[in-house]
Order: sequence, then structure tokens, then C-alpha cells
Amino acid sequence: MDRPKRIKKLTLPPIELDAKEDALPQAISNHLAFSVGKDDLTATNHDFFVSVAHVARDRMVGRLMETMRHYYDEDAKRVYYFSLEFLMGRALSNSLDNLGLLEETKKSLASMGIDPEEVFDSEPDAGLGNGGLGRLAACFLDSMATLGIPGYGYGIRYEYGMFYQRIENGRQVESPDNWLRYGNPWEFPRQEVLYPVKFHGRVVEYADEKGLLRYHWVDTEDLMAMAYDNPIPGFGGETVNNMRLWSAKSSHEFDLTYFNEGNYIKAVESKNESENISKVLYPDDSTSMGRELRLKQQYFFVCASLQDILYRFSKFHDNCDLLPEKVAIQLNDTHPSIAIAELMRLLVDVRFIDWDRAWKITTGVFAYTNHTLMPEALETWPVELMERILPRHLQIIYEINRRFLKDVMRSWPGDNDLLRRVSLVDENPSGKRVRMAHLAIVGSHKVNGVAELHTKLMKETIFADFDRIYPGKIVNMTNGVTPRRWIKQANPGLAGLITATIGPEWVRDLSRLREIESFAQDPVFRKDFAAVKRANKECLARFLRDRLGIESSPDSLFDVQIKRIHEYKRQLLNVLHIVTAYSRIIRDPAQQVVPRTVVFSGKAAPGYATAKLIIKLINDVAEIVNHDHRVAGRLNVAFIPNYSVSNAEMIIPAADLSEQISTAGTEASGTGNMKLAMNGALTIGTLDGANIEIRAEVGEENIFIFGLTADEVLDFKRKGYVPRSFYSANEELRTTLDMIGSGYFSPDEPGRFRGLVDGLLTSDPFFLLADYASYLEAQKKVESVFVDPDRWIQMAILNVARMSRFSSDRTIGEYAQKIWGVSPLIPPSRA
Ligand code: 26V
Repeated sequence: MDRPKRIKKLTLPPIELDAKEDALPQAISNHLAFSVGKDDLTATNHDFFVSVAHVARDRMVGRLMETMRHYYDEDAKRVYYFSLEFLMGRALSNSLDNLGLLEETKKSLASMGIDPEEVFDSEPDAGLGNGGLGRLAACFLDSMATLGIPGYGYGIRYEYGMFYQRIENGRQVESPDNWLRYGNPWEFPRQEVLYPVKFHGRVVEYADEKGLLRYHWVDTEDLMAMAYDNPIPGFGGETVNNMRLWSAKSSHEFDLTYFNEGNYIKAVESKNESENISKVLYPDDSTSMGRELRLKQQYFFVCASLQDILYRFSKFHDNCDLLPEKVAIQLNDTHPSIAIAELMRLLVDVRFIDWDRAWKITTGVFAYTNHTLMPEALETWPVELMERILPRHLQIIYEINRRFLKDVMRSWPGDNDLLRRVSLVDENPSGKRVRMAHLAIVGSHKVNGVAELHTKLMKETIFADFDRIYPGKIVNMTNGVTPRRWIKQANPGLAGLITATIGPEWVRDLSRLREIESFAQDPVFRKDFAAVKRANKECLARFLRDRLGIESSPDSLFDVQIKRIHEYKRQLLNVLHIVTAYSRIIRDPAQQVVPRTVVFSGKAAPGYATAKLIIKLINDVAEIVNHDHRVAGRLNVAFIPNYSVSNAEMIIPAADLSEQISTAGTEASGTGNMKLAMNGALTIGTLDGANIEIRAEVGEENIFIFGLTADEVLDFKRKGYVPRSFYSANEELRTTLDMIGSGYFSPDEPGRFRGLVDGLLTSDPFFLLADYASYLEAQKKVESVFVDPDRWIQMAILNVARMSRFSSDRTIGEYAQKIWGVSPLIPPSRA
């Protein structure tokens, strides 16, 4: 795109725009008039949201430009976080708070007669992610900006994010999440930042002028990637980084061949087809189904991002050997790992760099994070599919593999089984497939797991061969979450109390939280802490009553399990406990029980039948339990529909008990476990993922651990596991399973859950029956502590005080130092 010939250096918008007292209300009304085109007579809450968002954005652009200019002037090494998912949630309150304008803005809106909460609530929740992996990416962006690390997010601007979940008749019903329907005031469309992306076609070989064999990728079908920039303000607003999301645009307004044939409609159709690539987020995080459109999405954003990165690099450098000194690319799971082949293609085919040099550059640039050990979620692509869509990349992957296997052969001569195991190509009888994790490991200089146990298991199981081949390449980076969103914004009551007690520094430096430990005995602090939790619980109870018609007492134990519905996460084990508790009350209605409100929230992948049946079971159990007068006031079950970042922000501060009950060895890390504990919920959990590290921090006397260890699970798998033996040996378990299996909770269809129960009795791959007794024991312990509020509060306070390790600032600091080789860079005017 053309730029004006002589640019007079423009002065950036001043940073402190709001010195005058009436400046903010004036700015809001100005945007209401000039950006939205409304006056206060006709403006909706959403109109006010758009106006305030513009006010916030105005105050970010100067800092964004200053940040970018500073990185540029310093020729800083940049970090690029490549992710198919960014689960950002709402941005308004977060942006205002990071800019230090939240309270002023609330006051301004109130002075205009507008309820700020209604304005914040009318922002659509940006749900461009499935769950943990996508939300981690969002927390990382916040931490990079807060620490002043030159970090960019790169991903896809899906038109439809994670589906919207309704519960009808107890079952999940999905509908599209048209989050851009009313526009997006945060983004800057960059019509001129446009890159071509090629698919299909064929590869032709030719000899260059020196007679060297070269490759051309020709006869391709092309489309364009257009950039949308989203400012990411750090806390304090010194640094504003950028998240660049790509949208697919047809490369020709209409396909000319059809157009010339006079087929106007067909021409428009083909434009639509290419724009489908960025249409929708894949909502399945449980199985890699090898869909063509998904591979196209992956290559689409990787291809555009690498062109953009090389363009930025080339403004300063013409020697690509310097790339690893200036560019670090983090691959968020294998989803963007085709980038390794693409960078090789750009270096070898386009820049004519020889293979060995190109390979050194490539492995110097990339690092890969693994987020799951579940074999069915590990991505592989049929060779046939890759050949059709990315023929040159397949060749390059074959060449990477040939050289890699040759090296392995040299070090382990004769070990053909090793070669077969580590090959980038799985020679499956049902068809060859490319193993993306193997490509990601071979093409990266560092590979990391997301919690200590997960990393250890990676090294001992799925990637044991690679740990031998590349000692030291696999490292641990325990996950974290941003305290800005997950304490300060989600739980203003707690945040206010902490600040009043130890000052405001904890928001940037979570290690300071330790200082509240000395207040764990302080009666005033304890009273205030309890009052905050109480108020949050009242708020959730009101929601349950008004939205779901469920009466729950804020005095009851708020027992919360919120996460994707997955067999390995064992929502079903939680249900077994509920049904047991229920039948105990029925059996002996006079007994004393600790009143409980069990809250579930989470989505099932649309094609995951068992997960959907578990949702139905939860709702069927809730229906019976909540209406049985014998248990009234003692046990309630609620399934909150449409789990999302915003719902999490409401539920987490109100939780007493955090259910982290996955089968040991299956949950890579968990991050909800961290959010709940730092908001004063006590964890009931297995020795899985980051639970182990949470226990180490909070102390084993302040967490309820139960169940098999990962080693014991492995032992069972080796020696044989007979779930039915647990059924036979435990009368309560028998009663519970029989009730569910025989239709007690599904009188309209008694056999509805028979299959679910039979699955437990015959195979139970996630060891629910083996852990049942110990889970119940732990729940009993929970109740014995809950009836002693002093003790409970003490434990809750210690949980909050000792969670500082789980700030994503700490995580990002470790990545920066140990993987990326970058350090903070704060703009001079605000250093
Ligand atoms: C997998 C797939 C499979 C192919 C189709 C689309 C798709 C989308 C997402 C995924 C990711 C599954 C892995 C994941 O989300 N892992 C979670 O990562 C969290 C952050 O590291 C971690 O806390 C959770 O324990 C882990 O389950």
C-alpha cells in the first residue's frame, strides 16, 4: 500500500489524557456520538460498551505505537506465540484496569446515570479457544505485556468462536457463537497487511544457474490472509503488545474463470469457500480427527505469520543466520507445527539457503509446548491428505525425517524398532500418517511439558526415545495464570482486602502474597476474608436462583467442578459421590449432614457422546435431588450452562471446594486448579498435573489429596485391573451404581445410563471405581473441616497466601530465560 511521500513525524497522542475531571465522561459521550452515532436517548448498554471500549483503545494506541517503536529502535529479539486458540474473554474491564482507569470509568458511567456492570456485561466474550490451552495463551499475553517482554500473539480471527451451550431437557445443545455480529471495537483491521497463502498444486524440480536442484511449488490455489491487530495492555500500561489474528480473504474478488464463463453465482461461491478457512474454531479438544479444513487453518495462519515475521526481520537484517538471535517462536501444542516445514521451505526454496544452514536456523527459532499425553489427542495427518494440500511440505518433512533417522541410526546402529518408533511417519497398515509431535520435537531446540509430573511422564513414556536421543531438550515449565484477571478482576472483594492488608504490589509481583500468611491468625483479617467469600457465595446463589431456579444456601459448602467434560477429568466420579450422599440421606433422613451445593459447568465436544451423556446424567441427578423434599436444604446440584471465561470469573470467587479429580497421570497441568486455590477454595484432588505442585506450596495439611498415584495407575494397567472387584467389595458403591444403572434418575428411560455404568464395571479406563472409596473418605474429611469455620478459613487464607508460584508472570519469566533468551524492555519514557 502507498504511504504519503514525506511523513512529518506525528506526535503520539498524549499518554495522560484524563487529567481534567470531566475528561472521561466527555470522551465517552464523544464516542457515543462520533463512533456509534447515538445520543443517550437511544443508546443501549452495548452502545455504551462500544463507546467506553473506544475510550480505552484511544488510551492504548499511543502506548502500543511507542512500544512497537521501542522494540524496533532496539532491534529487540521478539517472541512469537503461535496458537490456534486465544481464549481472551471480555477485554473492557481488564483493559481499563491495566490502564489504571477502571474506577474513574465506573464513576463516569455512574455520573451519566449508567450502570457500569451492565455495560461490562454487554461485551461479548471472546471465546476463540476450547479450554486450558487457549486460556493459557491469553494469560501468557497478559504476562508478557506486564513484564515488558516483546511478545506477539499470532492466531486466527475466527468468525465463530467456541459454540454457545444451552441445556435443553438436560442435554447439551450447541449454537453458533456469532461474537462479531455487532462488530469488535478493539481490533484494528489492517487491509494493507495482506499475504498470499497457497494450497494444493504440485512441485516442479529445476536446476538453478549453478546446476543445483531446486523446487517450485506451482499451480496452487491461492487465498489471502488479512491482519487484524488487537492491543494487549500490560498491567500499569507501560507496555502495550500486539496480538495479530488472520482472516481469510479470497485472492480474487471473484473467481475469474467462473466469472468469464458467465457463472456469476459460482464465482461468488468460490470466494466464499476460500473465506471459510477462518470461519469457525474446531470445538473438539479430545480427538484429532484429521479434517482437511483444520490442516488448512493451521497452515493458513502459520504461513501468513512467518511471512510477517520475516518481513519485520528483513527491515533490519539480510542475513538469515541471525534469525535465532532475533526471533523465538513458541508452538502452542503441535497445532502450528507445520511452521517448521514452512520455515524450511522459505529458507531453502525461496531464499536458496542450503539445507544444513536452514535447519540450524529453524531449530534455533522454534520451541514446542506439549499439553497432553492422551494418545488420541496427539495430532497425525494422513500422508495422502498432506500430499494433496501441501505437497512441498510433505517432501520437506520426508527429507527432515531421512536426515533425522540417519543420525539416529548412526548412534543406535541396528535398532530398527527405535527407528520405527521415532520416525516422523507412522507406517500404519490403515495408511501412512505424519506425526506432528515428532516433527515438533525434531524441529525445536526446546520441548516443554506444563507441570513437573507431566514433563516427567513425557520423558518416561510418550517421548522417552526422544529424551534419549536429545538429552536435555525436554524441560518443564509449570503453568500459571494471570492474577490480574483471576484475582483482581474476578474477585474485587478479595483483591481489595489483600491490597488493604499488604499494599498493591502483589498485582505485579505475586510473591508478595506470602505476606498475608502472617494475617492468617489475625481475627480482623479472618473476619474480612470470610465476609468476602460470603458475599461472593451470595452472588452465585442469587444467580442460581434467578437463572436456574435452584435455591441454595450460601451457608452450604460450595463444591465446584468447572472444566471441559472429559472422561479423564471424571465428572462422573463427582456424580458417584453425589448419588452416594443422596442415598445416605434417604436411608437415614434424620442424620446430620453438611449442606452442599455442587456446581458443575463445562462443555462437551459436539461429537463426544459419552461426555454428552455425562451432562445428561448430571442434570437428571440434579432434577431428582433438587426436588426431593427429604434432602431439601442439604444437597443441591446445579449445572451452569455455557462455561466461559466470564462464567468462570463469577463462579471461582464463590467456590469453597475445588474438584481436581482427574485420574493421576492424565491431566497435563490444569489451570482452573490454580485459579480456584488463589481465590481461597480448598482443593480436593488427585496427585495429578499441577495439583502436586500446589500441594507442595500450600502444604499437605491444607489440601485434600486422595486416590491412586500415577505409578499405581500404571501398575494396575500392567497387572490388570478388575473394576468389578471394587463393586463387589463396596456396598455403597454397589447401591450407587445400581441406582444410576437401573434408572432411578431416568424414570422416563430407565436404561439411559446402563451403558455408562456397564462401562465402569467392565473396563473403567479412568479408574473411578478404584478411587471411589478414597474419594469418599476425602470428602468426609472435607466436611469434618468445613464444620469448623475457623479452621476452614485458616486453610483458605493459607492457600491464597501460598499460591504465588502459580502466577503466569513466573512462568513467562522462566520461558524468557530458559527457552527464548529474551529480557524485558520497557519504553524509556516510562522505565
Ligand atoms: C487438541 C485438539 C485435538 C485436535 C482438534 C482440536 C484440538 C484442540 C485443542 C486440543 C488441545 C488439548 C490439549 C489441552 O487443552 N491441554 C490442556 O492444556 C492446559 C494448558 O497447558 C493444561 O492445563 C491442561 O491440563 C491440558 O488438558
